[in-house]
Amino acid sequence: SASERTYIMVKPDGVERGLVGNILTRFEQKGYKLCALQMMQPSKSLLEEHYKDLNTRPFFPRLIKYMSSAPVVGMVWSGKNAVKTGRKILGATNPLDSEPGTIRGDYCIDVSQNLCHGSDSVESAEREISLWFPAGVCDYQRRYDSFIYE
Ligand code: YYY
Ligand code: MG
Repeated sequence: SASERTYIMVKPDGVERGLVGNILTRFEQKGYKLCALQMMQPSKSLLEEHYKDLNTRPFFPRLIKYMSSAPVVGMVWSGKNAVKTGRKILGATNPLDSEPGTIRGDYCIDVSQNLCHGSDSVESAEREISLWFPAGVCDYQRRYDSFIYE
């Protein structure tokens, strides 16, 4: 439905490299609706909760260290198929496999510094949105939607 939501985050490398605007613009121009936006330097415990499904993987300590090394910019976008299409806009996890035209395909090389995060299912999106935005996000009607949805 048009109210499907996803959590997209520009990782420390994306913030350092000045790619926040570029990443945000791709979602904006596609037609998704921005519902929340925040910059913060996340604690290790927040990141461990965010990535808890990966906590037995060998790269986990390195991932937490990198993600907590500098500020990130988190956003919530809503719209039809936002989760799956959001992942397509980001590109494959490993930039070696990401197609040109995707964010990872266009701007990075190593999987450990792949610029951005996107929720992988509607359930994880809702979990991540409550985790990163415990006070809630904006819910509003956008008149522009009539030009995007039939
Ligand atoms: O959802 P996505 O970010 O595309 O991949 P995940 O499998 O959830 O892994 C999260 C994060 O971990 C990934 O974006 C980079 C990092 N990572 C890594 O550093 N090395 C790997 N071999 C796999 C993942
Ligand atoms: Mg993931």
